[in-house]
Amino acid sequence: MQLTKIAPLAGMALLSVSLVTACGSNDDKAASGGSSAPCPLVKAADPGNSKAPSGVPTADKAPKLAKKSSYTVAFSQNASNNPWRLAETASMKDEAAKQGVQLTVTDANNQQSKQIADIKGLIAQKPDALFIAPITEQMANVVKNAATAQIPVFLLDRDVDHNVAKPGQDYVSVLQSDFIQEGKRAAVQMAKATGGKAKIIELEGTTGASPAIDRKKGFDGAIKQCPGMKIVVSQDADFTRAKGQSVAETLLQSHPDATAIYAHNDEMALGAIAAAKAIGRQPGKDIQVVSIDGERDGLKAVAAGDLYATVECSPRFGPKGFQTMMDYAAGKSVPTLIINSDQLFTKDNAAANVDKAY
Ligand code: GYE
Repeated sequence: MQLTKIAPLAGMALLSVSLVTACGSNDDKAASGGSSAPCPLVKAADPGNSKAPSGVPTADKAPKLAKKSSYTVAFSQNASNNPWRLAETASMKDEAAKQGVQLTVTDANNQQSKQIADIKGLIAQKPDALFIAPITEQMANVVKNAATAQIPVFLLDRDVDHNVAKPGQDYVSVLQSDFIQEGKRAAVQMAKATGGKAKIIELEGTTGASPAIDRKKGFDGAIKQCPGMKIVVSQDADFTRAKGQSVAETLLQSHPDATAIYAHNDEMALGAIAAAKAIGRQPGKDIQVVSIDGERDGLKAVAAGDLYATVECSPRFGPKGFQTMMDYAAGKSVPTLIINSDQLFTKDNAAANVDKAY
């Protein structure tokens, strides 16, 4: 603290190090990132949803879908290992039933090789259309296989590598939340939770999954405005509660000075909360946790004060997914990117939303 007051701005690196060491205040210095500059995010309003993306091309070159009285459709789900995935599958099944669509669902069990095999098997069945929730961006190749087989693909909740599979050509469109914006919104909540000073453990979603890439980008980019907020370690915990817990257990031990945890989804945050409690840390008091999704257990954790906030990421893709498919079949122009609107859950509204959550 004192150091930053007395140190002139330039050329003080060496002196700073020796002074800090002499004062024994290395931790303070690191916690404040070497600066006492205020964090503008602390008082910032929730940035909310991003503006609708402009200039999004329409899907003109993707395989066509003939208008029919009833459709046979397949859905390759990437896993069923958390409430978010279960809610998404339920939403797809409910809407298919409402629309009289015959829906086949496969579950890749969170394994890329299984998802590739699943999709190849579904392509062989020649469905009218194929919904895919890709595990990682690397599912782009098998998405192309569907296009080659003249099956229109709609991506749900995660994107694929655009260098390999071209939007509007190899697939019709991707429906998802704006993950970079989610990361920014989480960063603002983290700044509020910590007063803009934090040593953060980041629990990342599955490596190579577009929400993991973009939630990191959005959060890390936003906290750059706050010299006192630093990611001390960032590791993949695969979007699951069990890995969130085991990875947090290890990282809380190797970084005992960490004061906050940013988890890319609620399940990992809930695992991390359990890990923190197990070593006598009190979430909401001596360690602040922020995450994304808004599942029922997440909202309960917010209401209980264990989780500071969670940025909603809706899994309910059924109505919009099938509407997009029907629009496409009707020859309407369909954008290659369709972004959901999401709310923010804090202690002010979490309890009131528990019953509506999944
Ligand atoms: O946040 C997570 C799930 O792809 C947006 O994946 C989705 C994420 C969601 O496993 O809980």
